Amino acid sequence: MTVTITAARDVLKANDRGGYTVPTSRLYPFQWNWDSAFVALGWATFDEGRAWRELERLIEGQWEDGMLPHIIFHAPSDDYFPGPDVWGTHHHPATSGITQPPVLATSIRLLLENAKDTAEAEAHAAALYPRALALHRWWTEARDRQHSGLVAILHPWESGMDNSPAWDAAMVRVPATPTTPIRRRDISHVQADMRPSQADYERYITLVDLYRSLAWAPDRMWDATPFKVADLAINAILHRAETDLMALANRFGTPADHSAIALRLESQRTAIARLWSEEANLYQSLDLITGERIPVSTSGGLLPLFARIPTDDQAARMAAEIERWGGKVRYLVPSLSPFDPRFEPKRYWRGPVWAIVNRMINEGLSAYDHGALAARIREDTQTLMRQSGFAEYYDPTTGEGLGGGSFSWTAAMALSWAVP
Ligand code: 9WN
Repeated sequence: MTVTITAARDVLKANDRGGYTVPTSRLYPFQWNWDSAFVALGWATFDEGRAWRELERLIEGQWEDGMLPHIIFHAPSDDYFPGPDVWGTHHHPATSGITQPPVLATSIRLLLENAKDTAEAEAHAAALYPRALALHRWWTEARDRQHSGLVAILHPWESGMDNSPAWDAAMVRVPATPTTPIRRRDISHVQADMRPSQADYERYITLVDLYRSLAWAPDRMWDATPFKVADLAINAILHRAETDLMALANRFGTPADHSAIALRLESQRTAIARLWSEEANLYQSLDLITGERIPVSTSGGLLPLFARIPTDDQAARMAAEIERWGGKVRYLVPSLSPFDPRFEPKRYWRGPVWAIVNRMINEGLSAYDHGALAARIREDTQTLMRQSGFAEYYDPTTGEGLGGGSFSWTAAMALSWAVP
């Protein structure tokens, strides 16, 4: 398969629905939160105006309290379940009621700092900055209600790593008793064994039904939920985004913004540092219902590199751990340790390689001077794209492309890696 810059641009153009990009046609026919933040980086390599537009269409879905929903339903489609009626959020445009990893501030900063059209970029970034600030405030106020420095996800979909084995034990406590009938559309687009199971969907929808019955009020959701996890990856991504927000605040913010961000940075850093696992040589999430560490090694546990949390020694141990995984699979970085008995090379977040995660790990490893390993991860990702096209994810043992095809954030990573 030929993977060229033109082919990657063509994927974004084909998935453009008028200022926003769907992740892929049919399987995901709406605008997704963290997808769009990454996809903007791809657009920026050949159309800066369109890149800013992606973020501006995304924040059309932002709620008054700052929450940025994980899906914005700009236009109707029957191709996806659960649609706006199941969420019942009464927002215009229609949105889901939960969020996703907050890549927004990082994306704004990268677009701004790499812009050729600097005056235009300043104007867009200045307008987007207060929205990113509101989002970060929301995370702290709504999702760190005990002021621990760690934010919680209340639904596996919020992690963006939906069926990760890291959520298995916590999901057992979620009853599989949805009131909404489950009408899955995903398995008519993609093979069922590459997707979450039916039991996963029953629990996903049980949580949606519960939160809808609470009118999506953050305090009521927090108190009533059976699923509350300090997801390591989201905390690392938020911390990284907070440093990017600080850079934006230096240009567009007030001294009060500056102090609030500085306080959050400090408490996040200390709290995330405590999630280091001496045994696993990476970081792990915390179940806030049991108070226990979740002893599962996922690629998300490497994302503190992207947030510059580890010490040099910890980063070296993480690099050695990645190398160890690389001895067991052909392509790095599998989403679950291939030494874990639950490793499934084709099932979504239970083994496959994802280009966006590789991009973040690559960037972190480079910053810690593990250039050779960073380069291997980049080469592996590019080989996967060359051999199997811009797939949603890839089998780390065979390199097969899995899930949706002509996938926007995969193409965007190809572009942002090719044109720095
Ligand atoms: C639910 C769009 C999204 C990604 C997520 C990925 C998948 C959705 C689904 O697709 O999740 O949000 O229906 O499976 O897990 O990371 O944002 O690409």
